Amino acid sequence: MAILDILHFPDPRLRNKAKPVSEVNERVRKLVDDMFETMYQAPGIGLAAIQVNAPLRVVTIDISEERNQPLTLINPEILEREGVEEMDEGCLSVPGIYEKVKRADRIRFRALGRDGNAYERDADGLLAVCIQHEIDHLDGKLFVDYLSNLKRQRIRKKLEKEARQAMPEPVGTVI
Ligand code: K1U
Ligand code: ZN
Repeated sequence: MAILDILHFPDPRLRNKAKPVSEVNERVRKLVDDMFETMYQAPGIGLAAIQVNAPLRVVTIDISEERNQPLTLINPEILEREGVEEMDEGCLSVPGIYEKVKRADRIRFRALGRDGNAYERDADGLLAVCIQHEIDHLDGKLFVDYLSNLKRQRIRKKLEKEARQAMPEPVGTVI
């Protein structure tokens, strides 16, 4: 398995729309396994393939405290939404930022599992929020898009500054 690099906002690759998986083969299963390893190490409760620069409709989730309830969603679709809930959200592609976002608080969804079999499930609370957040990623949407332009620009500037500071100093020529 491998730890994958996570893209950070405002990287334009996060705006790509992910393509459906046509066949759950070894390559897709390896991506799923690498995504779980990356998500657990980050640590995060979810990860979408687009965040690791793999534009496929693949999501990994584990909201359990023990980190032992992995959930794989390939080609996920939301079938029903009910209610509204406002919850603090974070994002591994927008590190260090937590903001309130309103989403449906109960959903029914369909997806393929790691074994390629289709399943349907209901989800509520944090799981429902996390699934909606990850499916947004697959459509090139980020949770900061629900915030005001001003807030989003501030976050963009902060992360751009942090990325510049993390870059090594250029080596100067000494004459
Ligand atoms: O998609 C992502 O970037 C992952 C993101 C998922 C998410 C969090 C909160 C609400 C909606 C979606 C994260 O995992 S951010 C990190 C986080 O929330 C967390 C990390 C460790 C333990 C518990 C939570
Ligand atoms: Zn995210």
